[in-house]
Amino acid sequence: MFTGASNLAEGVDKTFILIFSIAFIFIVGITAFMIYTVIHFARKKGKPARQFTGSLKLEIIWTVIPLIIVMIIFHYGWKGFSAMRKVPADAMNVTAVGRMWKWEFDYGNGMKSAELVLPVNKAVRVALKSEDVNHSLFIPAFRVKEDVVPGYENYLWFIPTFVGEYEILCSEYCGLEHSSMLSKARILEQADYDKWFADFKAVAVKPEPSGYLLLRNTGCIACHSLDGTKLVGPSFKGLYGKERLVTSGKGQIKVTADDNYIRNSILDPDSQIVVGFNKGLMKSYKELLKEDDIKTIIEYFKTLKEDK
Ligand SMILES: [Cu+2]
Repeated sequence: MFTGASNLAEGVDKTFILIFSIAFIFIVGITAFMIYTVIHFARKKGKPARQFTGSLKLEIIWTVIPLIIVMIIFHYGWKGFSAMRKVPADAMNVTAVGRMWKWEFDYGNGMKSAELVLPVNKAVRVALKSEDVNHSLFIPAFRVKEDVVPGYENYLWFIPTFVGEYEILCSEYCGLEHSSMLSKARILEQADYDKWFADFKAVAVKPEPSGYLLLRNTGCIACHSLDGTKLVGPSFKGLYGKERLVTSGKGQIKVTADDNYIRNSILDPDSQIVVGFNKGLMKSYKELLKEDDIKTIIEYFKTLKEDK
């Protein structure tokens, strides 16, 4: 009856089915009672209306019955919820990092994976961190969902109970590409997991170029893609050294995207807007990026060639 793929699924499903059943009984009962009263108490000729004032018996019935119902819902809800907050001491640790618009799973020591790979039947505590805005890690098959909030460390835990592949979503609207902030949880047999982990460890994750980290941590790539996709602002791909048409104080002019142009676009974005994009969407990054940072970013741009 309970088809979730984690130890927490039964508690969630029981509560859901309970609330759903109560709601179903009430909607059928209320609708039937409504239809009955509409027909039975319709105004008829020669039948004077009767007035009623107060009924202690009725008051007690419709106070006590709902109280019992909500206490039953509370009981099951609390049982399911408290299990979700008690992490077993032997749980393994993974950190899920949310950023616009990708999940990253950090296994420690620089080992970062785009997918959450875990052994079956072993408890895992997933620490939740955001590097930009609010996200929410949602793995429907495991019946777990928790907010990922910048500046606040949240967590969730579970024991995956079936081998397989499961969807991971972001369920807190986090901007333009929110709906594509997807990943997979891959649950493997312990032996397969050990093999995966050994291979994963062997391919030492190479550090990302510092220019990229600057762009990511400053939030630039939320609006400027690195792969040519048109977002709020122009893509950084193939930008360096290219001619572009911009709207400036003097009308439309052609400029070359050299060091000066890039520096100026970071410090005073509205002074030259690439034709096809809008003014007033980007603030100056004067406070956030130092001269050295800008130089690093320019060097990184030089590596972002347009593929021929
Ligand atoms: Cu998100």
